[in-house]
Amino acid sequence: MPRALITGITGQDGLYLSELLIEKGYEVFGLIRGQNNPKLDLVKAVVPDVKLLTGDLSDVAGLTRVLSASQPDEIYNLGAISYVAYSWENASLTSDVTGKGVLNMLEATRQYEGDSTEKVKFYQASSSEMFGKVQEVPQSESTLLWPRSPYGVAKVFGHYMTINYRESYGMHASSGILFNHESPRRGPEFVTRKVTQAVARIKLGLQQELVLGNLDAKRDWGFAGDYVDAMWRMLQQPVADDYVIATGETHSIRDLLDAAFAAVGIEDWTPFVRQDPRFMRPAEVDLLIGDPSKAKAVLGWKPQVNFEELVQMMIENDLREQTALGR
Ligand code: NDP
Ligand code: GDR
Repeated sequence: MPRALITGITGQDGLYLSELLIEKGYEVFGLIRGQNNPKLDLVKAVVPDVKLLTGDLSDVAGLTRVLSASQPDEIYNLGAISYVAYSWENASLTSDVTGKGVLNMLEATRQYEGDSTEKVKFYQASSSEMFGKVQEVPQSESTLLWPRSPYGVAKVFGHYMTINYRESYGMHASSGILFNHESPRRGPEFVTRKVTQAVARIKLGLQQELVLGNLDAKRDWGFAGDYVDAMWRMLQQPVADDYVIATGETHSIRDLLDAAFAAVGIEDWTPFVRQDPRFMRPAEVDLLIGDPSKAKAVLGWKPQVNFEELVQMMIENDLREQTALGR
């Protein structure tokens, strides 16, 4: 039975990846932080077979202990402070966790691997935010990085550290440059879920208004369930490498509003939506669109859920959830 360790087990991707690996017959270990993590019950309910170990990405000694206890064949480093807007207010903390945390995991892995001839396979959750002020359209593995937020800068550090450990120590360390991926499990601070939750509440008469920032930014949005499959495929390759994972389509926040309101039968959303500078970012990433052709050719990966289906899935979930809450 192969063993996998996932950091970021309480997050959107951690849950989907755990389900996928358990289905494939893995013994799955998850890193959980804090003395009374509020998402512990959720993890236990969704993936009861995952074995949880306590640790924090900023504590390398603790990570070393977690690796000895779990003895993983594959490590998926998904843990991060992942909310871009928050990273301006907490730049130093974001650098420590999202950036230096990757180095801590790589170093703990290198020590755990020791002189063993069996390579431990390492996945780093890199991000399209690294492209920032894009230097090429669409963005591929070779596009110049130009991050626009403390989060993006921290991800660039983690990305290059992963490549450096691969080149310096021969580690099987791969980096997935994933574009935005969403689901009914997406945190409500991210724009897709903020919109689908609010639209469901507006439809049910529980909320009157949705307040947003920049409506013109464009993102390449896919479904998280499809994207965790790409992570697994990367670690099954004989040689580690970096891959862009994206749909190759881009949509603005306005398109998202069109699709979400249309899904509940509202054609004109302008009376319900207000813009507030509070939600504008000091530096915006205006356009992201990925070129996933390498992942298609090498990993045999392609997205299964398109933008309209994704929005529909999230709206249906939020209508159910908000109906239950409103009772
Ligand atoms: P989430 O924000 O849903 O989850 C982040 C996870 O990181 C949580 O489990 C959180 O735990 C954990 N974490 C935060 N701080 C620490 C810490 N100090 N030590 C250990 N764990 C910590 O993110 P997603 O699931 O959406 O994303 C997974 C990864 O992929 C992240 O690294 C993200 O940056 C990256 N990514 C995500 C994309 C997306 O569109 N979703 C696209 C590209 C990259 P806790 O619950 O305790 O806070
Ligand atoms: P992003 O996702 O920053 O791309 O990072 P987010 O959903 O937060 O923002 C997407 C775009 O929407 C605009 N926007 C708003 N965003 C939020 N959150 N709230 C609003 O009210 C709002 N109004 C407009 C933003 O300005 C932005 O342009 C996500 C995270 O999952 C990262 O961890 C990951 O690395 C990247 O995706 C790829």
